[in-house]
Amino acid sequence: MATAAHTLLPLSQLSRPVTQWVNQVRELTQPRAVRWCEGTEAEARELTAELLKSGELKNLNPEFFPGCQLYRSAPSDVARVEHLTYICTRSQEDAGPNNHWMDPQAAHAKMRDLFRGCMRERTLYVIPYCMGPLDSPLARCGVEITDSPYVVLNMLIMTRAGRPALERIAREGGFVRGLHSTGELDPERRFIMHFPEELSIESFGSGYGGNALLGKKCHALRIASWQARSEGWLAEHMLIVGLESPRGETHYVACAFPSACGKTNLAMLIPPESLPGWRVYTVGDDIAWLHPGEDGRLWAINPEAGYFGVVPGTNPQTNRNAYEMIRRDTLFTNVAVTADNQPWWEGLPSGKPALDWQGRPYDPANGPAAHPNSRFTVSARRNPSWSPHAEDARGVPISALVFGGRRREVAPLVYEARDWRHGVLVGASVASETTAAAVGQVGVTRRDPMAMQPFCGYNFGDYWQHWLNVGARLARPPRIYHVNWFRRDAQGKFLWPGYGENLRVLAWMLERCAGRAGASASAIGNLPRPKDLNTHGLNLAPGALEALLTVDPALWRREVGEIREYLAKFGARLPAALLEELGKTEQQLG
Ligand code: OXD
Ligand code: MN
Repeated sequence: MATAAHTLLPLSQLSRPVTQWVNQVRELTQPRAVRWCEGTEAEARELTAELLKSGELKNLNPEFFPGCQLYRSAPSDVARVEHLTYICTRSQEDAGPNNHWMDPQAAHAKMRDLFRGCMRERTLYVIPYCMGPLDSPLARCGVEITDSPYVVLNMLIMTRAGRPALERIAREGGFVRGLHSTGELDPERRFIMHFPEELSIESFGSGYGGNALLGKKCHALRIASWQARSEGWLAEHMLIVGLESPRGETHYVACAFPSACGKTNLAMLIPPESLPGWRVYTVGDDIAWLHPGEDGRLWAINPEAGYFGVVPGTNPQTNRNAYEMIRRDTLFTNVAVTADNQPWWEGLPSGKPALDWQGRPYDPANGPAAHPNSRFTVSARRNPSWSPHAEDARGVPISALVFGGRRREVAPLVYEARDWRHGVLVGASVASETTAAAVGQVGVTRRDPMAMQPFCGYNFGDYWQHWLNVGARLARPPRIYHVNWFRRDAQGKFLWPGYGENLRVLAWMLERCAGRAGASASAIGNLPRPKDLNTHGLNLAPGALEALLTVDPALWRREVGEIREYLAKFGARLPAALLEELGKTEQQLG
């Protein structure tokens, strides 16, 4: 009886701290209405119908793409804006050289001015959400207030949103506050502010992806990384995948690659025919929360409930699971459409664009038909390879952690860190060529430690120390690897086929973890010898495998110098252990 009566309470009466905050925001932003999100399917359908009516969403061809809609963002609002993203801690040192910093009081004052009256003539939506399975002690909750119904639709897919999340907040008390308004979508009045000491986020002026779906990068990475440090766990930019070998053993691997470097493809990998007996299960494609377990292993949950994936390049060869998954009940953003109103993007094997991502008649002179950072938003349940353990409250145990970047040269296909301490250096040294996921020049190599450069909510020096501390608590730590699927030859051709064939590299790692595979020691770590990798059925160019597995001492001496220079930026906050590990590598390079 008590439960039934409780569930009948209006959402606005479930949690006093949430209601008080909503009231404060209402005073400030002056919306014409307030809507609390229940998180039901009926609610999502109703909201979709409203947006179709207003023209903000368009239905796609219902015969080939049932339940799919298209949203076109403002052309000046198509990616994360790292240069407008700030960490606002009392001390600038705590944000570190890896973040843009603003004094919290100054940032609040700036944002108050932007938010004042910004929702007049708009509806204010309250989205309570839970990052992670609702019954998991590892999950954490938040509330996003937004004036964008498109953001609401995305959050309903990407998180466990609505009444059950608010009930958990009412029980636990704490929650992350995320205030968002699209404002006028003016790039000159756009800021994404984080206040880790207050567990709050304020985002104004963008309606796109990570800038606006506050549960994702803002909460589950920047704020959560801060929370994780104080609570003894790790919030990471990692996919989580389960690999079942022909022996019937399943191992879970978590991999950190920079944005748009294939995390979604790896998470949904289809084993090649020449590797029979393997099965792959997706737990997550973008974010992992990793906790030391009582058994001395590292356990992971995926805080998200859906995928916000890059569309271009998705096809039956690169990612058949994703290709099938997005054929129904999917929200597309900034793709092109064909004459018969099917979504279209670069990399599709057939069809041709009639309208580009801005809705203009397609003209190749205007660039790609679909925006290079166009996205699909879809429930994880639609993924044919969705893991039966994705909802486990305690998470899944991790056997290996993998770092990687997009690099034409230097980094070999794969190497294994000597131990956890060296692995932290390997992660801290990740470098990658930039992609279209963020505004800025594409293809420039930059340091992206643990693929967290845009996402770590505090000083990287402290973050690496925290990694070392977590490792010290693990009696059975995962092994740590580095991969590079993107090595090229002198003519610029990729040396490794990638996609499903990457399983060969993962299989070697798992065999290493089981003590069954060989390797040869090098200055940078352990590499498979050509005979240690299963290349059966792969038609690699002559010499390609040797090139992929070579450590060029001259290039690496230069690399070590660059890593040292980069690490020096962190001054006194840099753990001495990383320099010691770098010293060992340098010494062995001779
Ligand atoms: C993402 C990103 O959207 O990393 O996942 O940019
Ligand atoms: Mn990402």
